[in-house]
Amino acid sequence: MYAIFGCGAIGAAVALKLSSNDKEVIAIDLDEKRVEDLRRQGVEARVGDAASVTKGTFDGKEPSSLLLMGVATKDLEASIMNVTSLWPEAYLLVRAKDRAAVRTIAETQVKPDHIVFPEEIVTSAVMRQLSVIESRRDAKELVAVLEKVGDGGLAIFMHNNPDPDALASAYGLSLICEHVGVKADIYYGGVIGHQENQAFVKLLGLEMTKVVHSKEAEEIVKAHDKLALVDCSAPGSNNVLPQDMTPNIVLDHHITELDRSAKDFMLNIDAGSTSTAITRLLRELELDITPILATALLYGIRSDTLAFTRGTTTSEFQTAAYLLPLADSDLITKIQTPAMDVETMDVMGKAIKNKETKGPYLLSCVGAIHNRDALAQSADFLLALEGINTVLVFGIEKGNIHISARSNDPRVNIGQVLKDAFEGPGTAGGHAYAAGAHVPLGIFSDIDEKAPLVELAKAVVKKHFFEAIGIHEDDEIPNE
Ligand SMILES: [Mn+2]
Repeated sequence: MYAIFGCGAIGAAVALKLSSNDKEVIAIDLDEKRVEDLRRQGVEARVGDAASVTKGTFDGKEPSSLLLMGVATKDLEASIMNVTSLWPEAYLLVRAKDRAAVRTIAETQVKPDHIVFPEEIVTSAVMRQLSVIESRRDAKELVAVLEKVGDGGLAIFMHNNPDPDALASAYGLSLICEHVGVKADIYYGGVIGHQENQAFVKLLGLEMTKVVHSKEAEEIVKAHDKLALVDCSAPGSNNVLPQDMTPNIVLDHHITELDRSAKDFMLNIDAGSTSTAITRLLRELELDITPILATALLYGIRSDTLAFTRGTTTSEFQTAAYLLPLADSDLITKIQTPAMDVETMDVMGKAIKNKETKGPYLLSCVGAIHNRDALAQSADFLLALEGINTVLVFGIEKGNIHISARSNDPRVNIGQVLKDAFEGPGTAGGHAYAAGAHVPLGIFSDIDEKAPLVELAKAVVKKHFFEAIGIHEDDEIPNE
């Protein structure tokens, strides 16, 4: 049985709703007219209040839920104490009329199971509505920019070694272009080495072109009418574009370098993935979300948030809930369980064997590599080690030290750490929890013998990393 105390507008509405749902309700209010009104509408109602109610008020009936919906703030404490002493096992929900009521509840000895504060609920409803309006405005603005793209079309660049979030976002943007009637071509630097990502590209039938040099990228941009960057925002940082370029369009999430901008359209969503932003745009434009597109976006969100465990916001859950029924679950399984190639397994093995830990930090040098994605996979894997919250895995490929780092310590912005440590002699980029860098070995790369080169790389990486973190290499750091 539900006992509702205080039957003003909200209390009465709840009483009527419960009663129309065939729930047993007794409403209590000091105002006889309100009690009469409720009775006339078929709700059992009594005159009284929560501070003076007794077991007799309900003829010995035991309420399983107590709803204090309209109790004056000055009477709240006495009311809460009275009803909980009579029915200590009952579920207690209290509506706080104002901030003073929230404070009173906090200071009361007995804590309600749930507090409803209408001001907060209305605020969040307004914010939700505003974000819908913002998405609508974003979609309109993007389409207006795309409509101005000439015959040269749009060049869409992803970051190096594109991950599912970048791939899905570029694919989504290319479909928006198609919708507007604009030609779009997708480009990337680095390699698609991760088996999952290769499977992703193959199964989705994505068409894209690999670009090796920034000179080549420059030619491509010249040949197109406009330039878009997805899942990254700064030309030259973890992508093949020359540094001095300003893209027309940027679609990214959690950009930390806020000085970077786009000429025509910039979307920096406060969410765990760029795919979240793309999904919103596609929905606003009422584009057909095919099973392949839904699968791609869902996979982009999943992989960037490490299956909803990293940097996830409510947007990701909402977007995923929307995409899930549209996605092809067989396709997801196929992408998720690709075979691991021998080299990746070897690199992972080396990363595990060569790990050195210092407090919560783990560094591992895997020596010479051919597939840089194996570094990221190894870093993700090693982060699961007990007591470790920051991982840095590095290897050497073609005269460069390649570094992949992960951190789940909220105090560490690993993207910034890698920038502080390696920007200058090398380049670095990424997010607060996942980042990458590479440092050219320059004249040292001519050393024929592999071993001294690896030792050299190890010394350089360790020194710069610990300096950027702010500890001395010889310091004793306790485990957390
Ligand atoms: Mn991303």
